[in-house]
Amino acid sequence: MNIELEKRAKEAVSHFQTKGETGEVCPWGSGHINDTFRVDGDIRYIIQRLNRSIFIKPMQVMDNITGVTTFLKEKIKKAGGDELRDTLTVIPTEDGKTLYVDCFGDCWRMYYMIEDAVSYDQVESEKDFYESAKAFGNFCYLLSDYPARTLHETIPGFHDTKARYEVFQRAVEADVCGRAKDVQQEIAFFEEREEIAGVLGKMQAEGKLPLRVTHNDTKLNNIMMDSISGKGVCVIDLDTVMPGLSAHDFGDAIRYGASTAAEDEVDLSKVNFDIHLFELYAKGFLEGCRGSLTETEIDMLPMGAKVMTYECGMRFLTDYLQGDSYFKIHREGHNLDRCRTQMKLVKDMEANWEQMGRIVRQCAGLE
Ligand code: ADP
Ligand code: GN1
Ligand code: MG
Repeated sequence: MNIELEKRAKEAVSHFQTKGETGEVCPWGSGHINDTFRVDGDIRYIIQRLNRSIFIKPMQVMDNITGVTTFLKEKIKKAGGDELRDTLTVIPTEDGKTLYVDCFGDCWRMYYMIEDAVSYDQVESEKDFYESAKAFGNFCYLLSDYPARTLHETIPGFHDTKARYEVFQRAVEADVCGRAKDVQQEIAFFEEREEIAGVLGKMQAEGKLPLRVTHNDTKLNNIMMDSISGKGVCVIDLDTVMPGLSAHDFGDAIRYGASTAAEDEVDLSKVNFDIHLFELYAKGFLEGCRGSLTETEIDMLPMGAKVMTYECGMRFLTDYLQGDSYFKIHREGHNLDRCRTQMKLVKDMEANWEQMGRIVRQCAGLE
């Protein structure tokens, strides 16, 4: 993170309605999309610069987040929870807006920092993973009566895997960086499995899978876990809350969390799909959803895991081919490393396919 950006973050802080004195502003977290800073002081805050090239309509992103968090706060209050900790709170700017636009045209937003809680980049204990599953399931459950039509599609076709396949193919053809020749095996991997891309979209179009309000980016570091109880406290990173499929939310969490290694591990011998973690997550997620999923949705949860892993691997490869302009990278070939872990996980899931199907049915009490 460059010093210049830290200075700009500090300047942006002064435009929000913070309480008490604010102090140091330092880079925070390991997200791939926005620039996140922790703001120290009497009360701690998180300030973020929204990624402008990804979120073309930042006001729509904030409208969604305000709508969803206001709705959640009502439910949390009724259930006797802590509305300032169990969901995000958008801090207004000095003129009452949700975004501060700086002199470069960049958009900044602020939240309370969720205190006494941590987000994990990798599963450290089975209990944490299970608790995160319950919290993500509960998140979908709580939003099941949210007026989905009022949500903006902040990133059109975000989990339209078929459309993403077409973008990937165009990136291979254009080969703007001349990298395609060195990644022929990776390209072939996604091409050989093209049919994976169409499965969920087709079922949704046929009315077999319902559209719900989903988070769409349920990786483990997008949930804050209580440092003492280990329970999931607050689902964060709400930029992509949109109508979607339950299989997407389940699947993305599996893709990231039910792996024995980090998303960017270079040594693929360390990267394995962990069926035990898969089972724990399935159990927690279904508990969190409290019986709200249909039998077909339950049966498609393993497919969600495979599709999301395939899709994410393909997105990393596309970005590599296009010159690493979407995901933040911290070394040369970073997106390619990420792509390869996802390929390894897809292969492992293929090898465990029947067992995955049995597990979700057993966890749901269907067998
Ligand atoms: P990105 O879209 O770049 O992933 P996130 O909103 O996920 O951005 O934020 C990046 C990281 O910053 C999170 O993984 C988390 O560790 C931390 N973070 C974000 N918001 C908060 C918050 N309100 N309280 C505490 N930590 C936060
Ligand atoms: C991004 O924002 P972050 O780092 O939580 C991405 C997800 C990918 C993920 C891969 C808006 O998530 O879709 O699955 O990286 N978010 C966006 O780690 O594209
Ligand atoms: Mg994030």
